[in-house]
Amino acid sequence: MVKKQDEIYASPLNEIIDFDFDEKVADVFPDMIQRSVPGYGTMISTIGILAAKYAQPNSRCYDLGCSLGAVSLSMRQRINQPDCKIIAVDNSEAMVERGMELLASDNSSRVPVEMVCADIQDIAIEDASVVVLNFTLQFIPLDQRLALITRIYQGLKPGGVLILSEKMAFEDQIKQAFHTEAHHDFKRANGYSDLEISQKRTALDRVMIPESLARHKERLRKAGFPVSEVWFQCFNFASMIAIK
Ligand code: GEK
Repeated sequence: MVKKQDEIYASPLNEIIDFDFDEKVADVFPDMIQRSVPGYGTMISTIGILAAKYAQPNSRCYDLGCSLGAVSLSMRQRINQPDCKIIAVDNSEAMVERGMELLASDNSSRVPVEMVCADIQDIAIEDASVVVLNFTLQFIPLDQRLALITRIYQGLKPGGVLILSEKMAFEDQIKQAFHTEAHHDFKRANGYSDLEISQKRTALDRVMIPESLARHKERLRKAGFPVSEVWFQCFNFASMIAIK
């Protein structure tokens, strides 16, 4: 696949509207997420390894907020269980349309993947052994997050896992400043200008709400998960695993 460069916020904008996963974003998404999220590639490939470890025969693996399906492709390449199916869900039509094309050109088709355009709040989660929310929960309104995580817990089989990756917030102001600056340095090192960084930040301000690790852990516990653990972190981007 030819990766188109993200230049969405490169020129000064008169008005910065709230970030939306529209065609323009879908078009440059692989470049945007790789240059913006430290450790993204490592997280994607490692989620495949974790999915292979926890996928159960006769079960479903969910990729919720799948964008172009990077997590689904990684899981599909690794999982080796009979009658295991991947369900990838995103509510952006532009993402699902392109994601389906990418899936169709992938021939590591040991495990079937069904990609659907829907709100993850509306779909049934059943017979699951692996559920992945890779940088998606942060876009769900705060007051709806516990209900979603609880439904995921209830839809998991015993021994099943939720993999939850999020941009993190830090209660300690010094830590918050360190991680924010280090993340901006990462973006600058990947070719983003200060203007791009600041305009994107404004666009995301009202639609993406990061929380602290303590908040995530407390919610996971409230939803029923007895164990949760951070398995990856680079600056303010972390991934947790919660085991039922
Ligand atoms: C990856 N997981 O490449 N229902 C369905 N999809 C949603 C909803 C919702 N309620 N809210 C947001 N989304 C991917 C990256 S991106 C993260 C995930 C980022 C979708 C939204 O359309 C977008 O595609 C995705 O969640 C978040 O591993 O861009 O920072």
